[in-house]
Amino acid sequence: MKNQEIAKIFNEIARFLQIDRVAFKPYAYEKAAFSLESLKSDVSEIYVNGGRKALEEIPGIGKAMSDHIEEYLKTGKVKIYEEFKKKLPVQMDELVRVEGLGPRKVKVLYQKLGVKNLKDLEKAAKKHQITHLFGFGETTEKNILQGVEFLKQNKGRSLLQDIMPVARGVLQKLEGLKEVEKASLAGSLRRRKETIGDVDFLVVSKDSKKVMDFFVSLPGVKKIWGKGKTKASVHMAGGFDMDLRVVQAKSYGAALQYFTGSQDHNIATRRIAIDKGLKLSEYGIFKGPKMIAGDTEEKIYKAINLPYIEPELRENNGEIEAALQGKLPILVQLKDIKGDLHIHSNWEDKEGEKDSIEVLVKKAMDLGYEYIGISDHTKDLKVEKSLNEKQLLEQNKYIKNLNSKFKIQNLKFRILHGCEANIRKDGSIDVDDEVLAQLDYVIAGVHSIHKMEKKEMMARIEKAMKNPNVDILAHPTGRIVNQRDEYQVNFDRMLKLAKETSTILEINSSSRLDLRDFYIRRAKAEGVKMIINTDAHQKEQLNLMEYGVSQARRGWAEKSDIINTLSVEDLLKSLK
Ligand code: DGT
Ligand code: CA
Ligand code: CA
Repeated sequence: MKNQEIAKIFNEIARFLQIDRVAFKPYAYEKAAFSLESLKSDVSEIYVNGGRKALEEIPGIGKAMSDHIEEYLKTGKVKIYEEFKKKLPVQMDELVRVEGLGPRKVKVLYQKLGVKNLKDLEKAAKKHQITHLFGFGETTEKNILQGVEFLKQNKGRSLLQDIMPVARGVLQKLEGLKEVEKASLAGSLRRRKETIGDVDFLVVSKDSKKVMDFFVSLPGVKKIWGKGKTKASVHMAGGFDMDLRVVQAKSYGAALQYFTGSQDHNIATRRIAIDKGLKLSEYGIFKGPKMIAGDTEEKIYKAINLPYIEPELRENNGEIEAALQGKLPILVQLKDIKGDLHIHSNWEDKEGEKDSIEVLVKKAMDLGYEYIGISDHTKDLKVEKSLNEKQLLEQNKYIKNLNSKFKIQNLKFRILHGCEANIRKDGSIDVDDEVLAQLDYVIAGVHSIHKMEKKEMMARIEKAMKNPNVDILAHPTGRIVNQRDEYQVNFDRMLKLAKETSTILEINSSSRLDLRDFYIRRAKAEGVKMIINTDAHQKEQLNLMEYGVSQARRGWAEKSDIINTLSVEDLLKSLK
């Protein structure tokens, strides 16, 4: 789709604008990019059908952005982007993925050392040319090398939340074809792994040729790797591949089970089939030449005496054993979630990009929530207009006022007031306890000095968890998918402390996806409670909740493990 191509350009323009510290504008481009990425329909179709006016009606797209979109659709180019690129001909998107490298540093690296891409960057760092640059230093150089190494290891895998909207758009189109009886996502996307190698679709159709032709001519297809009667594979403008399989209705369940994977799970289920004298393949389950099941996944599992196993569990990590013993977890679902406690408002706004509490509340109500929590950043964090004690108390008053308005109107909705405070290097919190005690809850997190020895880091976190006002530990290990490794943690120790101090561990739905699935599973096993938050910085990001939920599901979490499935009264009781 053109959507992705234009979104990519908008994100790039935003980065170029950040170099000159232009206020507001970068955000407008990022917002437009985000909106295009999550748009279900093709922007070129919108334009063809509704012209300029229709473009301007897309949420997040104003006049200026419509100009750019129109320009791109007509000429295949956006002029200001071309100008930026001429001045700074670097692989910006690639370079800024290196932890600690922003657009401004990228510019310096290009001007002083001619660094254009990751390869150049690695070379320069290895030759210690970066240490001497103004504003860099030895630590930065070391961090850059580590960052490059990390990226190289994770190469080629896209973030689930970046790919899912695109994949859903394609799925919808496939479902819209009259030749298609059924269609589904498969592979790691259906298992909702945090990163995706390629996108897999499965379709039932009697006219596979039509479906294939349609698939390989989708907007956004850059290259066709292969196109046969039942299989096609393409490379997309977004930089990832998509596979399509067409099967017969009678084999749909078997094929879905096979192509959902994981491969290890498949091998295990096949082995069980063999032990029972059966053969399980992508076409069905067979006893001798006779097919005994195939059209649904439920029937496939049933034929080998297993209950249905949710896709998120299919990693051969004990789910087969649990299924055999009737001990599969009943996984938490998106609809169980009653509220979101990690949300940033325009009170901390520096760039004019954030939403008011009222707007966030409206969005939360639209999502069917019963409560939300406002948790702006506090004093130490300088990238935001963080709140000090006085401002927190003001905000507290403001929120109480809003709540009494809801009461008057008899709306069953509650705004909780919290904050996202910083755990300082010594483990103290950057806000006075007296003020923290007046809030409904306190989230605390590490936002600076990530590189510490494990012992030191754990002492730091321990002190914070032992603070009677700290209820929730935000993004407990500091990792960011495809971007940053976790800091040095002893997770067993963290779990023990969480139990001792009744601190809730956060599952962060943003691109952090921190906790990771295997940590969630360990927390659950230890009876440590968790909360799924979005860490939204704009109202649209409240929609990210589904990714935190699927992360929790991959960690075998049930409703009772997650405290924001509780009513507001019970939730407050479960905090310190
Ligand atoms: P990805 O794309 O790396 O994120 O991971 P998947 O799981 O989507 O892997 P992919 O796209 O290569 O294949 C989709 C599924 O098809 C995979 O999860 C299991 C099944 N599959 C593919 N190749 C094999 C195979 O050689 N043996 C078995 N048993 N299953 C396979
Ligand atoms: Ca795949
Ligand atoms: Ca594949």
